[in-house]
Amino acid sequence: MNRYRAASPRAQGTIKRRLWYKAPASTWEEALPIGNGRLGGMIFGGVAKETIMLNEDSLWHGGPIEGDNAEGLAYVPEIRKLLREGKQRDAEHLARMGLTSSPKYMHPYQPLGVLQLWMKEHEGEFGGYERELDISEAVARVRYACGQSAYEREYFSSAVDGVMAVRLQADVPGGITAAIHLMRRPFDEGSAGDGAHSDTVTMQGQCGPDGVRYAAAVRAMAEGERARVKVIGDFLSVEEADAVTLLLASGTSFRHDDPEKSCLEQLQAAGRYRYAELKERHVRDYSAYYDRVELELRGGDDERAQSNAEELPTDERLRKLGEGGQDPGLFALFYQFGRYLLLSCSRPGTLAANLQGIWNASFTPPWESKYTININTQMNYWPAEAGGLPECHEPLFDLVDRMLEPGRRTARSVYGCRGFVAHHNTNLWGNTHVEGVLLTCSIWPMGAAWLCLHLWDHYRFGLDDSFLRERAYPLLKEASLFFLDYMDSDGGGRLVTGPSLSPENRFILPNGETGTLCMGPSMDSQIVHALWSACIEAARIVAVPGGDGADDAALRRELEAALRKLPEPEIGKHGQIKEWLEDWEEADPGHRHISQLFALHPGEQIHARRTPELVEAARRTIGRRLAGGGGHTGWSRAWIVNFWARLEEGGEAYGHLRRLLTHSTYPNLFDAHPPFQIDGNFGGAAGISEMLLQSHGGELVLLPALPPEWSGGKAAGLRARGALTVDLEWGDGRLKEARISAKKRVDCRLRCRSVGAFVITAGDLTIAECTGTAMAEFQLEAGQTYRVNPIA
Ligand code: FUC
Repeated sequence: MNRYRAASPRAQGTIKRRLWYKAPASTWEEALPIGNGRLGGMIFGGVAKETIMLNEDSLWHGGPIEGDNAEGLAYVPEIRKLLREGKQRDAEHLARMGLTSSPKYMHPYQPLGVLQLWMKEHEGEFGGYERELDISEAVARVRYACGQSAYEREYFSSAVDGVMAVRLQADVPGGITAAIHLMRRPFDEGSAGDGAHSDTVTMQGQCGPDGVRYAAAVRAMAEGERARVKVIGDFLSVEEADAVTLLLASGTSFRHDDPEKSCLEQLQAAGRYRYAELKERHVRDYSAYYDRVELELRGGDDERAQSNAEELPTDERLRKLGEGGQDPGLFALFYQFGRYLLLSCSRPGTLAANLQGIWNASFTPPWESKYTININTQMNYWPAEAGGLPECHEPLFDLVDRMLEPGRRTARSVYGCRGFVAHHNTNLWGNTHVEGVLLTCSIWPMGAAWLCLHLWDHYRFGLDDSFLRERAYPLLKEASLFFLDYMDSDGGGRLVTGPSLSPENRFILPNGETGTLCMGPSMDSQIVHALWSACIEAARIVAVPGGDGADDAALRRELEAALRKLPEPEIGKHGQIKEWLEDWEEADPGHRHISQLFALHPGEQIHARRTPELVEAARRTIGRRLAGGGGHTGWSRAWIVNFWARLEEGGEAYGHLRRLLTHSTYPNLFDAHPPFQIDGNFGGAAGISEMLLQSHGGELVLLPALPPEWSGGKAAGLRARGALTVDLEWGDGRLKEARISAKKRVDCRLRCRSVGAFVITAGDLTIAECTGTAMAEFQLEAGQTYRVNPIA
């Protein structure tokens, strides 16, 4: 389990972090999420009636779709020709019919049901109410007093035992009498029953024609001399218990032939443990991941102000931040909450985090709560590697694996190409066809290519050669092959994609017409550049000297030649990075997508110091988008934070992060698109770590974008490309000490922005001395820790 555990000694003492509130949640955006990667709950914390909305990651409506429009094969050349001739309307008219799929849309991800608890004798006044989510342990709690008794509830979803546990406890013997019910999906779909057990109720059904069959079951285990459990109708009745543990299991036919049987088996297996053991097993499992990274942010020396802020309920902290207050600790909480969410919705063996992670309340959720792969799904995984959670990245790789066969089919039937391709959405089944009929987003063949870069980045962080050889390289190769076949000449010696688009913007042609489909939008060239570069590098690494790598060597040479023909990022008439091959005006200058800056983040063609003109153009690009009203969705704001971090502008990055929290974050710290969409949580968390440590472009940069508002702090266990783990400590805006540990022997080029000069030591040995503006170059030995200290 701890394959990726930090090699360096961790800072002592985990900081306990929690979200907490003084009242039950009245809306979804106040409820608290728990999850084991697969089975999720949103806890409202009601006193007389508790509601836990349930999700299971594989509960998607309907089955796989084979929607490819095979007529594409005939029409792609014609659409290309029309675009070249400037016949925009004709090209789009034809593309709408000739390329979009049938059926047009993918099915939604849907809720599992609701666990409801009616507490007897809980009417009337209650006091001492507190509701919390302890993200250091992944346990939610509710406390209150009612009548003569004090009550406490605990909730968690255990990855190690597969079930959700809810524990109710009263401080007077026999104080718990409750009716417990699993509310079924709408229209009373499926059936409910007692499953022929005296302490268990179940429900089951099928999620649409051809959809998965699902089941859920809840079992009550009561404690106390007078305690009784029985089934009345489709309720569990718990009477006069001192305490009761409810265990909830779920499953679908995506993983199990007989979901109900699987639920009962899970309950039986978990039921062998006492509650305290279950909780101990859960906390031990969770904290082994969570504890890898610690983060403490301070503003100046005013520790009292910070600890006062920490004592406030989370919604009040957010409100005060919105009123202009300072609360560096809230950003650290937001960062760790991002890691908590990733651990709770994306664990090895579970499905990748969708637009809402796993937490979805609606049967018709926004954008079907799918995998939108023109940025949103990718953003979900931005914090995984640096945040010490590389295993949480694995469900995304499984998704790409599932996309391979459908993607090959789409490549072949729609484009007549080798390799695999996907467009801007995918689903449980990994479908890859052109999805939707809206031209501003649908015909965009870059989804698989971008996702494959995540496997490459996973390799760069961990340097696991067998992962590269067995999982990453084969996919990089297939995605690269597609573009070798698919790309077209621009007539001037360059290779371009098309028909494609710059997600999801439109341009204005010189004749005043607007359009969206084009040849060679900038983002496409940048993604292909990153993909082919990765594939070339991967081929080099996996090549066995003297082995039979002739095909790989030939492919590498072909890719190297093709790479030279890709359009580079170019500067347009406004001094901006051009969004399209031609320097067209944007129809929406404030568009939320800033796709032409892929090259800055997560791409690497634009570099803070190596490409000064492009850096200036990137700044202008962001400025123009913002002047036009950009950054208005949570994820767009989060991307902007990452851009500024890459430009090493701490003040700007902080300003936008602050806005993310004050304008695009709900009381439960969920990101607001609006509505709730989880990408902004992950993009924001990634932005925070990019502000503290960067490792792209062959450099390791310490505190690259530290804002004055976080003048002091500590980070431990951050990961960097090159199988490095980095601890940082700083004060007065300057690095005090960094500790870098290497898992392998690697070359390192190190910069340290906040100090005048620094020295690198290993034990008593001085390795290098360097000025703060220069780059230290040295070799790290496996297993060795290096200290970086400022020279006074
Ligand atoms: C893309 C974005 C939208 C939204 C959707 C799920 O289409 O442009 O803002 O995030 O995905």
